[in-house]
Amino acid sequence: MPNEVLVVGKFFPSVMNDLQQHFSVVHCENADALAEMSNDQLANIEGFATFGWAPASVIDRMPNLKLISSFGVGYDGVDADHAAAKGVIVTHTPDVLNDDVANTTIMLLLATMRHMVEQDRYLRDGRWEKEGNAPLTRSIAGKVVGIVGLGRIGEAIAHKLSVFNCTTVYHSRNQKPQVDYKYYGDLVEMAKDCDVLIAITPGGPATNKLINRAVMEALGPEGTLINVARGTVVDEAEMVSALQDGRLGYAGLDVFEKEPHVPDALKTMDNVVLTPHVASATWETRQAMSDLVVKNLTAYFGDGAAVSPVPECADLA
Ligand code: NAP
Ligand code: 8YV
Repeated sequence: MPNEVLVVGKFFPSVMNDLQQHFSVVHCENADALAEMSNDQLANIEGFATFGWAPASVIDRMPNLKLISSFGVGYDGVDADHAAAKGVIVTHTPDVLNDDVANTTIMLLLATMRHMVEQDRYLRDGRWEKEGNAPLTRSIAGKVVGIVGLGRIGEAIAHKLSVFNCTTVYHSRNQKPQVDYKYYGDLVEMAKDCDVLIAITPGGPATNKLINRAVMEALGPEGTLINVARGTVVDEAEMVSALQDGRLGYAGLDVFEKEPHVPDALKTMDNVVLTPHVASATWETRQAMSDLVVKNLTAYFGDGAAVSPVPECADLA
């Protein structure tokens, strides 16, 4: 009998085809549809493919669950500690998205500093013809860019920044002996020295509102905040008022506290560039992430070894 795998959400057709070749697949559209399923229907589920969503209450509904294969590198929506305590392995999709997420970060950084969206609007609104040249913007060259979270993606961003003639520094809980960038153990101290802060840590309780009022005020009226991590990493209400009052200069944001809701105030600001959580959203990268979701399931149920377990489950994999 093939193992039963539950798929929640709309994966690429290739994922569904690949999974159907190896498993007995139970598909449901979303959390509401899953809530409608009976415990009997979930009794024999052993694998679970999900878009970064697996709270403890859902894990507990599957008594035979062995592996959660989560799409995305961030898994703050998966209760990995709870899963690990029950002997359930959680996997995610690291590395294959580093390049595109880092590219989006650079794009957002330059778009924010050079007012790309505002300039586009200036031209389309006929202001170039009526009012003449658009206002000048700010260069990245010579600036100090602080990366908050120099992990897989943070390092890819730092590498790409090296051609822009800016200085890269970083903050994380642990210093990385293998890199030459200046390390700051104190985020406020780093923000004081920076023109730009780029947030690229995981979400979850450990980073909740890590970028708070003190950090934003240290970055200051000419400072630029780029958030490609999770909305929860920045105190969003404080950020909105700091941008409104001019205590923080500019922001480029791909992620928000209550997605897909974005505070209306942000949408009216010319000093802000907004994208709808699309840092990894290319066909190529999303295919690679999809393939890894499948590979974790087939490898685990094939030879018992998951390919990319999260650290909480490393001992189980
Ligand atoms: P990673 O390799 O695990 O790197 C995470 C980095 O954050 C590490 O350097 C870690 O260093 C640091 N960090 C963790 N907790 C911290 C804390 N409390 N304070 C300060 N630094 C902390 O992860 P990754 O693959 O680079 O991915 C990072 C995150 O990017 C993901 O978890 C996800 O939230 C986000 N992401 C967003 C998108 C998007 O579409 N916008 C796409 C992909 C990823 P220490 O452990 O030494 O502190
Ligand atoms: C995902 C992301 O595509 O990998 C992550 O952590 O934020 C994105 O790349 C997104 O989570 C969709 O599930």
